[in-house]
Amino acid sequence: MALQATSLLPSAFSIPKEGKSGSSSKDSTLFGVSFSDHLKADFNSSGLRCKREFNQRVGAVRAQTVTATPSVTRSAPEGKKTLRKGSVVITGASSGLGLATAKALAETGKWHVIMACRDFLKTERAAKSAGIPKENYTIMHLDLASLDSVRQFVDNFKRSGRPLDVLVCNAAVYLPTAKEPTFTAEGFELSVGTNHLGHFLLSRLLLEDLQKSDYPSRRLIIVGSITGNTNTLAGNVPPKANLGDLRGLAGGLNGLNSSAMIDGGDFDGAKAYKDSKVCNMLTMQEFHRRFHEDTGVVFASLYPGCIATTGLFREHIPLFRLLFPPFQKYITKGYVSEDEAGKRLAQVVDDPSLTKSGVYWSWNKDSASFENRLSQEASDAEKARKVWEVSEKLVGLA
Ligand code: LMG
Ligand code: NDP
Ligand code: PMR
Repeated sequence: MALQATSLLPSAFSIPKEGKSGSSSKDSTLFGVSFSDHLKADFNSSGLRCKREFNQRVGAVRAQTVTATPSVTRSAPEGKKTLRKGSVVITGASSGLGLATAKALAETGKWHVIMACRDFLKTERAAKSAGIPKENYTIMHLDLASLDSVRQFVDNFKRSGRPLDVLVCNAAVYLPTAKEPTFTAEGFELSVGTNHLGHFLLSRLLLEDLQKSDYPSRRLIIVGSITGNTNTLAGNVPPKANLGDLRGLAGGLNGLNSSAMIDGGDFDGAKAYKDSKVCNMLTMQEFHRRFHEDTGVVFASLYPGCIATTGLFREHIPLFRLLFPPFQKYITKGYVSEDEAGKRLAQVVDDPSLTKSGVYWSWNKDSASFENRLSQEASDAEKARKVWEVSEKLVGLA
């Protein structure tokens, strides 16, 4: 039983293998269990402007490479030049974690954030009301529920002339109350289609841009979650993530000649979301295995904490939306504000100490980062390879 309790600890409370700093012990308890724990779309005119800015910046970088300080993220000592602004694409930056991360990065003045979003006006309003300095962001249209849109975004981005230093795959949908599946433009179940397949194609197509970047630390970050990890208590709240033998995914998740669920079972929106997060975490590791050594790109995933107030829960019943934040704040103590979560993800983007690749980051109660363990399924290399290969076929890369 003791063993069981330990294995069910939320991942944020697992034993750290390596940390940024500080302790990782958590002193909260739950039921006697101690938990350590602008479419501006960058069209031609702005594209030209970008090119110009970029060329100027590249010049600055070249000039600096001789005398460069090793870190781009620390402010340079007086009199020394700093590196050019980093260029980071964040999907789903119109609300929640993505918006908070965009704000945290833009406010440093060291990053230009490309907010890759499906709703331009909403994003513009969000950026304005969050007070993100105008010169530090650009909005580009991206609808992850359409592979055409993903390809269009990639074309637009490449034409903008901007470098790509960090890509953050953050957007997601969660459809816990749906009785029937809904589908992406290509007919994939919407949660896995958006959260996993859209991001899979996006990151595959943008990998070459990350490789080309001359920025000192180039990163691909895919947001994961505790609820996809069955080695935690949160991951054991039904329905549990389980990809099975991938028969539904292999069949195209279309709900016609195949199941809409990865494992081939009956549709369950909450499970589809959790399965999609498992795919996100497996994809990050497969990227790491295939490309880290050759490209030097850092691949990472994270659980930012339970941001119980975001738009992710918009489809949930009102009672849930009412009770979930106090439940997480006062009972599980897993709650984290959007601002705090945004700082955590921003850290994974630009902290010079978080350069280890293939890692799933979490934070303890003092907000110190540590390298966390994934569940058995979410760290299964063979499954990761299969998810990769099947996904390649579905998105037309193989
Ligand atoms: C399901 O519904 C859907 O049916 C399913 O399809 C899928 O979508 C799934 O995972 C997604 O959700 C969710 C449903 C059942 O829950 C709700 O809609 C209600 C909200 C539940 C959130 C927890 C609320 C707890 C109340 C806290 C009160 C806050 C007070 C704060 C005050 C602070 C004081 C200082 O959700 C379930 O998973 C079933 C849960 C059933 C609870 C049974 C308890 C089991 C024991 C585990 C411990 C839980 C701790 C709860 C503490 C409650 C305290 C009152
Ligand atoms: P939000 O709903 O606030 O943000 C999700 C974002 O994804 C929105 O910007 C949304 O755009 C965007 N999005 C949804 N569908 C698409 C699409 N088809 N194309 C482009 N963008 C899309 O949720 P969170 O901020 O909570 O979620 C962000 C990430 O954090 C997700 O990956 C989630 O899994 C993860 N996460 C969240 C946790 C939490 O407790 N909230 C815990 C652990 C992980 P729009 O505004 O147009 O709807
Ligand atoms: Mg969960 C003990 C810690 C803990 C943590 C850190 C989370 C995170 N949750 C915990 C516990 C519990 N949750 C318990 C004991 C219950 C039963 C009452 C519970 C229930 C619950 C529900 C119904 N929790 C949920 C839901 C959702 O609908 C959310 C979900 O699963 O979305 C897929 C959710 C979440 N709990 C979390 C986190 C981070 C979520 C948000 C989902 C995510 O992004 O992964």
